Amino acid sequence: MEKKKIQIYQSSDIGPELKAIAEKVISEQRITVKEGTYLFEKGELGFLGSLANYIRNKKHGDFTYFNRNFHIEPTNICVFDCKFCSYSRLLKHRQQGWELSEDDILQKVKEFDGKPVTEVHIVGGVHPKMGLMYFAKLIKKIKEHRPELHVKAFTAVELEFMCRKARVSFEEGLKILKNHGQDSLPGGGAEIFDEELRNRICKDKCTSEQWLKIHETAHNIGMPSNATLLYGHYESYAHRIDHMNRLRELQDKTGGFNTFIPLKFRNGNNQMSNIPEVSTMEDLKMYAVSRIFLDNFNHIKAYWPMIGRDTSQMSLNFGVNDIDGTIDDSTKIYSMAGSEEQNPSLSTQELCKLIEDVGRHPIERGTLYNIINDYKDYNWESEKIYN
Ligand code: V47
Ligand code: SF4
Repeated sequence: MEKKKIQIYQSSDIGPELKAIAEKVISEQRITVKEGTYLFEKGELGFLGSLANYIRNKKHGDFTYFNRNFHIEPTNICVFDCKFCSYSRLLKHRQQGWELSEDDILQKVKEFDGKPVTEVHIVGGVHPKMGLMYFAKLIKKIKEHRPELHVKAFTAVELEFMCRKARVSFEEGLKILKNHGQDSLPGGGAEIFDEELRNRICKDKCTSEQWLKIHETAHNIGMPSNATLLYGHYESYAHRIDHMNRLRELQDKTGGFNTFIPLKFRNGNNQMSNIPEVSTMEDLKMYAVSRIFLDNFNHIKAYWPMIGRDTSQMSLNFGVNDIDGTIDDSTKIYSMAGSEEQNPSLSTQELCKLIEDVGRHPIERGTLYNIINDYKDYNWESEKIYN
């Protein structure tokens, strides 16, 4: 520990405040909201990276997780009008959107028959006609077809709408979905919790309080979830820390969050296209500070279809220990917003190479971070591995 401390101090000429924060981190004390904001404002990237990497290595060593998943986006018709969204089509423009039928969705699941995927991630627009019981029955059919597939589905935004329309409480709605086979919740829809800013970029969808309540309720009935933060638009560093602080407080209560995923705002084809995208340095800073601040989150995920392969590789030295899944070109959310990856798909071998090329150790995980396969020095020739 002594040796690490020296390395962190030598990485840049830092003042007493940053030194005090580093001391706290090294001795596993929680940093305050004020210190978190200070890190964003005054911490140089090298310093933040050393500190975040120190925590990452202590928690996970070189292990870098990914999973084999695919996405289903049932519709991009949405009753809401988030200013940053490039993907949705309002009901009045429904001819430009898509609406998959139950058969289409089941067909998509069947396309993965015989392939060793472990998770399906189902999210989409908030369609007024696709309600709670429609989705509950759909999940049941997916599970009947493939019982071992982990169903991670519906953001809190979709869930709030479904429960409201079905006139059930969040607990009743989530229990219905759980009883039909839904295993966990993805982290989307969190955006930014600051009420004023949320009102500016996505005023008509679920509130921050509702988002947090839905995740708390899910955790309490045994459904884990993820959490996200949309950064790089109008927010200040204090807004980012406030958002992460609300998550940290909920995690103290329930322990139900698996992973935190910072999502970089992409400015293609949406109502906020006038905002320039932040730099790669800012992305790395975001990862590093989230690793340092969120001491009760085990995992920090970089979503590679969004930030591209190069930044994903760099992020592994800035606190990130998970780079999501193979996803098989099955999501449109980011390609429509102009991300680097227009057809996001990587084979398992390519994903492992990406991790190994930066000196890390690829581990295939299940949704709940159970180890499925250790791919260190894997002999790809010896076995025909399917994507
Ligand atoms: O909530 C929409 C974001 C989210 C844009 O839990 C945008 O494992 C950037 O949450 N620029 C949905 N972001 C996706 C999501 C997610 C993705 C991967 C893994 C997991 C997980 C969750 O996408 C939305 C919103 O924050 N988003 N438009 C945009 N222009
Ligand atoms: Fe609808 Fe989600 Fe897009 Fe908002 S981000 S408009 S809720 S699809």
